Amino acid sequence: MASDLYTHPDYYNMDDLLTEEHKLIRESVRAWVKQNVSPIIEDYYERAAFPKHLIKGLGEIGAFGPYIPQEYGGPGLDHISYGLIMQELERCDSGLRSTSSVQSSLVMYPIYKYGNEEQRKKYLPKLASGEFLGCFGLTEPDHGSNPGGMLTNFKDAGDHVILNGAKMWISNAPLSDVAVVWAKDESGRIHGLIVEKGMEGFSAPEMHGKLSLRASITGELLFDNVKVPKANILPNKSGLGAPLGCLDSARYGIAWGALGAAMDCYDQALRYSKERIQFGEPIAAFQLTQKKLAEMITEITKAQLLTLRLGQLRNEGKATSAQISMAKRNNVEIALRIAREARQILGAMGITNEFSVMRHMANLESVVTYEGTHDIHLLITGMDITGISAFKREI
Ligand code: TGC
Ligand code: FAD
Repeated sequence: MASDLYTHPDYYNMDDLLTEEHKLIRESVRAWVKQNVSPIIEDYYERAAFPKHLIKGLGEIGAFGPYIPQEYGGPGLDHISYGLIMQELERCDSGLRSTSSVQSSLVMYPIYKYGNEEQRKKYLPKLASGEFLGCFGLTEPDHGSNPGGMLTNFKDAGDHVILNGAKMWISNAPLSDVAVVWAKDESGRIHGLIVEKGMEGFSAPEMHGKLSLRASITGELLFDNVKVPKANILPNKSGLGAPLGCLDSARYGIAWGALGAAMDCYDQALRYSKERIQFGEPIAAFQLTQKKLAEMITEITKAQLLTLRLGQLRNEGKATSAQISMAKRNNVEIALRIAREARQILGAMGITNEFSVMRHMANLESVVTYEGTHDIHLLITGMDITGISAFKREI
């Protein structure tokens, strides 16, 4: 990869709306990424490997559970800081952000929100520091967009339960020390269980062949009569709303993260267009190039405004699930479009690993699908404004 020259676009002086602390957090994460990740990411991506040696460093920069209070080992930051961290990580690679958002929003968040004090004290400090890595098992082979239909289940057996079933497409599964797993009890109600690596009957094989998000490891979670102590069941919330509440937090982070990928693509395309000479002129001089760049910065600026406002609402505890869906959907969509346009501006160079644009584009094809697909988020908006759910149709 060529040297990392990234500076973020700020067409509407959005930085004026951030605090000094926000800017300091962003700059320190950016510096860490430039020093530790940018030089190696292409290599790991091509080898389809996750740079495990970065896990401790992610903990040190506060990328695991940014808003988890200090008493549980987290940095106790606000939601805008969380967003800025996700933006800087995904500016480099969506897989890097995935690791951080799964650990923060899908593992630490449910333990913090739905767990008891003992569970919080036992797991959160280790997850915050990166001593433990976690994953989140909701999706199943036959239940992706419709997690409420899940088959994974557990039965009461005294001081423990017996867990059976299978999860698929689980980020970080093969590397994880703990998995927050969603399963139905005997009455069909969904609960979260903390399943630990090494429990008998539990395995997490890696899935291969991904052409997207290659620097992130994805796997299955298989449960064959796993004895899970009742003490590992999250007691404070059950029902489908429990995992969906975690998704709100993760989708919020993705809205910031995808914008980071978009800004990186724009930054590279703008710089290249001023340097690349064709027909005796920089290609930035051609109207068609300017149209592409002008449309990119317009979409980025709109998304920056949307995202920061969402961060303010989240800080005030007022952001609705539907507002988060709109931002996730919009920002991933514009990021994908910007990555495609940036690749065109780079010409043949755009398909090489000299630039991160093609990698972003391939990564975003996962991001547009996970955490609720593009169309599912559209339907969430539709349901919110009409009051009618289009998910379930009588056949
Ligand atoms: P529905 O009947 O609408 O809702 C069931 C209950 O849940 C409540 N609820 C929510 N609660 C909190 N947050 C939300 N976002 C919520 N959305 C709904 C709802 O109020 C209801 O509560 P109650 O008390 O009345 O029971 O459920 P539905 O079955 O119709 O499904 C709705 C739908 C389709 C929107 C939902 O299932 C959905 O979002 N599907 C998408 C699945 C998804 O996003 N999976 C993500 C898996 S994790 C992942 O992808 C990680 S990638 C990580 C990475 O690497 O970064
Ligand atoms: P499906 O649900 O089968 O959808 C296929 C198509 O049908 C989509 O276009 C969808 O929009 C459309 N569709 C479905 N229902 C409707 C409807 N009612 N109306 C209109 N269109 C509809 N899951 C986890 O639990 N944990 C993880 O850590 C995790 N990590 C992931 C990492 C990667 C790299 C990927 C690719 C996925 C990951 N997932 C994870 C799974 C992800 O959340 C699902 O892939 C996603 O929710 C979609 O489910 P599906 O792939 O089964 O698609």
